Amino acid sequence: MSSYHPLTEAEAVEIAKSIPNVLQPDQEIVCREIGDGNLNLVFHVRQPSTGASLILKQALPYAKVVGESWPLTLDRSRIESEALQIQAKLAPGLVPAVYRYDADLALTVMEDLSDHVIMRRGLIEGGIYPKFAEHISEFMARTLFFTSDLGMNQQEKKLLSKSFVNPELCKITEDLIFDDPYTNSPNNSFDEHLREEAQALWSDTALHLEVALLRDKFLTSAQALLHGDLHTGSIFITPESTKVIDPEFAYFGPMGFDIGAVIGNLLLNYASQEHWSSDEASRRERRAYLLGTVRDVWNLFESKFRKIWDENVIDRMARTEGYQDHYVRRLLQDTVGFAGCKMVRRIVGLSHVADIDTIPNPAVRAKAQRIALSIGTSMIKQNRDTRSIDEIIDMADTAVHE
Ligand code: SR1
Ligand code: MG
Repeated sequence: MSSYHPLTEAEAVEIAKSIPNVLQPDQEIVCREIGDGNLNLVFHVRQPSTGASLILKQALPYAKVVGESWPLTLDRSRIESEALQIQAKLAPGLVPAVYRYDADLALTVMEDLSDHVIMRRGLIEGGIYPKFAEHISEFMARTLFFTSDLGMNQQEKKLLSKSFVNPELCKITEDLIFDDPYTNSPNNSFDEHLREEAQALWSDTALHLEVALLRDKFLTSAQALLHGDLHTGSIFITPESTKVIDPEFAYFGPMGFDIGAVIGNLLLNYASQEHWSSDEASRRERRAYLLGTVRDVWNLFESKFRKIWDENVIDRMARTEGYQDHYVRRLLQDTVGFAGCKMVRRIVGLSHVADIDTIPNPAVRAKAQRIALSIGTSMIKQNRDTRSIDEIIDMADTAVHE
């Protein structure tokens, strides 16, 4: 019989004590539940005398953001811990270490990263992360290439994909990103001042066609093992270090969905600078930094991915002249389309982002929201014509001056 129940802080301490070589069981241990995401409990367990600490992450059997009326599989905890272990092998140093996974409790015990900040918060506070593009492009190029048919034995990939069938979490994405924002869904949530813009999304058939094509890719293209929710809230960061967390949405899907998540969330922060930069000069500087990061993320991803491909590709047909160029161009186009979908859902759908939602002045918030919608919808509409990331940079630059 399963012993699953949501842990208390006292129980979290007892479990933490049983992890070898971290805490001294006879010295004071403090614990706080710090989960501020949409889905899980997160316990921070710390020993003040030694400074040693651990994170215990426990899945709840429902989506915390909505409540018990939205049941959600506990198996996502297994998916997360297995994905973290695969990512640790493929991209060492870029994910937290997993110390234990307990299937009965849907619990993962892992390295504490509280010397880092959540990147979304760091960006809101004006942080500069000079190594981020280097790190995240490395993470994506290696995890995506080596779990795809380009870099992994193709029979083993099919067998591995069985462990990452993730229907309930994929369904969240299918609904919240690729359906609800484009219809008058009860799941949607937006400021009343955006009603006209929301209604425009519901009736824009050219936009719907592009979203339907992207949705089809999300549903059917098992290109590689994705993180599946790679927004800036899933990244812990310092100027020196980047750690990707929370791969509970992992499944075999289209690579551009991960790259698009990173770029879309950088651009949401870019749109939010209407508020977070104090004057025009600092806004210009901050935006230049963010667009430079978008450019670096794609360009570094592309060069690393091509290099890994040249050195490691296992598929003879993938060495065909022109195939890599075609593949990378399609990847850029998918990235652009998915980034746009990620932006639109965070403005009119369920579950927004603090970058924009915490802007206190409604008029300034509305301006930031409109910029985000303008960039997001342009990216969706342009995705299949995109040839270079610079086209997106130029379009984002224009969107703030309209
Ligand atoms: C009901 S979950 C809402 C969102 O939180 C996660 O981070 C995913 O982005 C999901 O869409
Ligand atoms: Mg998450």
